[in-house]
Amino acid sequence: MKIGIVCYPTFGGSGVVATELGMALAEKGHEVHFITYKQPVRLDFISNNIHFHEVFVEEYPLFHFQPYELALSTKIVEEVEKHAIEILHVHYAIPHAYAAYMAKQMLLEKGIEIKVVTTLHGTDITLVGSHPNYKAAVEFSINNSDVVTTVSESLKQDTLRLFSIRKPIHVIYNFIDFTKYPDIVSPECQRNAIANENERIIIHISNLRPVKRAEDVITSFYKIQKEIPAKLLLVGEGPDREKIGKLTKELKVEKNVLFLGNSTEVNKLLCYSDLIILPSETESFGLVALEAMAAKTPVISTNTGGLPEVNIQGITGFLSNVGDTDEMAKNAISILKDEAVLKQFKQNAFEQAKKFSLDQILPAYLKVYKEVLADCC
Ligand code: GMT
Repeated sequence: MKIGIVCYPTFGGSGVVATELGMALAEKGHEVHFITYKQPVRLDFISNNIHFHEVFVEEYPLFHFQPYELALSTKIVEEVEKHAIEILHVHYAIPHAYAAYMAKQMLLEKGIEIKVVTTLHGTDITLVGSHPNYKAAVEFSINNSDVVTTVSESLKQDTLRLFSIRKPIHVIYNFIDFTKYPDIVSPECQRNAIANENERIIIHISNLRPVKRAEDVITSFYKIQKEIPAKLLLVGEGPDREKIGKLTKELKVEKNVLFLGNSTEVNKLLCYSDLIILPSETESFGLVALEAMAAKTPVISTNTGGLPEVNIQGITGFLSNVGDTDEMAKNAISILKDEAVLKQFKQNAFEQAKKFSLDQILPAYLKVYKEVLADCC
């Protein structure tokens, strides 16, 4: 099949999923065309089947806002015509599903039919998409996609609650490519470069936006390290970086907190880690929790959104109400204080991650593609 993938090329989860999916499809022999404004950060040109088409938006003094949707839909039309792309798989509704709809209409005028698959990822529904400024356009573009998928059952229910949807929604969970998470501890994983022998290593990975509640990571860590010697790795960049930097100083834990910035190799950082903290306000799935579990890292998370579909209470970690850092710290300590308990949680996390392996999930997307194409001719 010839598949166009439209996504955000940055560090967000939707871009990561889209990129990993495209690379996996190319590995299986499909021709994959990424159409976005920058080369996706996790994109590896591992095969001749992967192509990247840059959407370029020229500055013009009249434009206060650059018309990205226009440039994107124009680029989609151009590449579909050039490469005979059959399916356009857009990740994150805003503005991709809308641009895909416009491209589809323009192509129809040229006698070309393209099928649009829209995958909803989370904030495109829960935080941004349902805002009155966007709601009508998001609802329209979901209803006019040929197929709609969500990354969790929880996000499907949120979509049905917040919008008037006339289409069936397929839940296809996010996945993990285990070839990037070796079962054995990698020789590169030098724990002692990060922490002393007696210290546990805790990690948080996010884009440090308010929805991630990174202050709760610092507060939980402050409570944990009073009882258990530990280091905290903070991976990612974002608007709350300064605020949490200040909090580490106020709580006098700055010596034990390492700010590592953005990373394209979270699998390598996770190999050091004994525990991940994900205290998000809302999370449709929590891809980073899955990535952590694939690297045998138990999860302390909130119980919102799709997190309970990924992190299993008392088995792979613990889930608490948003903001309950006392309970998060208590649960973290209960895992970290005993070597045997930690070992068991690590193994459970790994077993749970296997349910979301690429081999299990990729066939679901392929089925959707085949069905939508069969419908067309
Ligand atoms: O929240 C992020 O870090 C980015 C965001 C995105 O859309 O890029 O992530 C959303 O999509 C991920 C991949 O499907 C999910 O794992 C995240 O849970 C979801 N984020 C939220 O719902 C807040």
